Amino acid sequence: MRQMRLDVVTIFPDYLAPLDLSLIGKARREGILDLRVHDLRDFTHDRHRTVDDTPFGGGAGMVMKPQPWAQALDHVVADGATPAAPVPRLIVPGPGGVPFTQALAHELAAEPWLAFACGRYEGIDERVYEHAAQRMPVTVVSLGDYVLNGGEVAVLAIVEAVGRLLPGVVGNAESLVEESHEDGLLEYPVYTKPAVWDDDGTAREVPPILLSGNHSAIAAWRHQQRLDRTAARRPDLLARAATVRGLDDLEGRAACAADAPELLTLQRACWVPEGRANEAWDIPPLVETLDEVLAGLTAYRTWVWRIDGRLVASGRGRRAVDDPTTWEVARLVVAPDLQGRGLGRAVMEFIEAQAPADIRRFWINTGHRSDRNIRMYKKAGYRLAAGTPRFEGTVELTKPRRSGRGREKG
Ligand code: JD8
Repeated sequence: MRQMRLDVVTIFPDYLAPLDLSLIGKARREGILDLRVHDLRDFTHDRHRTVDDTPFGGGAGMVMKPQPWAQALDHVVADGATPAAPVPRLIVPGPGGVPFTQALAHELAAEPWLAFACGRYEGIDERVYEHAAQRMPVTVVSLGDYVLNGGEVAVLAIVEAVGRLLPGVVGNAESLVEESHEDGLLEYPVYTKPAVWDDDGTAREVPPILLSGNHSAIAAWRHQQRLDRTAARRPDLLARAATVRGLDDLEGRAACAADAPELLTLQRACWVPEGRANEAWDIPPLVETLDEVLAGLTAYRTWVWRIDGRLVASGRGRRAVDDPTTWEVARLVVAPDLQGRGLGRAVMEFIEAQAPADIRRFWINTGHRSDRNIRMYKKAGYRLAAGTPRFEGTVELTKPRRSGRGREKG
């Protein structure tokens, strides 16, 4: 079970008490999350435990002093450093930060160690950001376009959004796949018993389709509900989602040598989170040379997809060397800004469909800690393969080919 360490520095430790509750509290008790809260005033040395002072250049309000912050952050780094994670990724909430999104939540969920600096007053002395950036990666993140009084509320939201993505935190991991913002669409309406609710004389019924037992019809109804709601409430999301809904919205073709430089770049971008999640930085997609990518275009049948000329997705397949009736599906890549829309699944299904008629099963592998990939592959019908995987630190999954599928010509 993968554990994530999180350190929060604040002048209001009690503000983080809600993280003792519910699924995050349970994940802490089960050791999935190792969350520690530090009081910034413990890193002051004057009788009044002073953390703020007047702003240079004048103006209203107070500014947080640099020394307590430097000592607090240095303490956190010294206290938590391990060979696997020598420094944390520091998140500093601020109204001027990069927007916090589901995509960023997934990115942070791949980190072994996060630290949070909760500012107050008019903000933190700018030199603290310089001090921290010399020691660890620093990201200023905004919860949204409104003004709060401090960073604690943002940390509550970010820790919950990131923590619930870790394996074992949300009981039914399946439910994580179909959520709002997971694929650019809002969620569908949900109902439970009674089927007819007498609301003070008003009989309110559950949509009959949901009582039909016809799961594909229910799935279609729910998807339409998601589209309608997104169009009504968040047309901005729909606009983006609408432009890239599937592979049909992209220009796809068999790859050629000219694609190799972009393929090299895209695979490196897509495998950084896998390298971080699996603490493995020597995996082929991260270390391959251009010549090795070119060689891969010969060893595998490879396809690429572009939008506005930009290579944004790719995948490849080949007969397994040790079993010609097995089709290896590999190197599924989707540009990070287009992830979360089901394109990865679509590329996988396309590569499967290119398998010759005599292929009987599909094979795919990924990092043993690449939880999101494993979840998607299992949702697509793959199951963990027995036996020792070919490559250390990976898991292999296979799926039988259902009859009548795939290309006729062998
Ligand atoms: C951190 C101090 C208050 C902000 C003077 C009001 C995030 N989406 C967000 N809105 N506001 C914050 C936020 C506000 C903070 C601090 C985050 C530390 N303040 C300051 C500048 C104007 N006061 C935020 N994430």
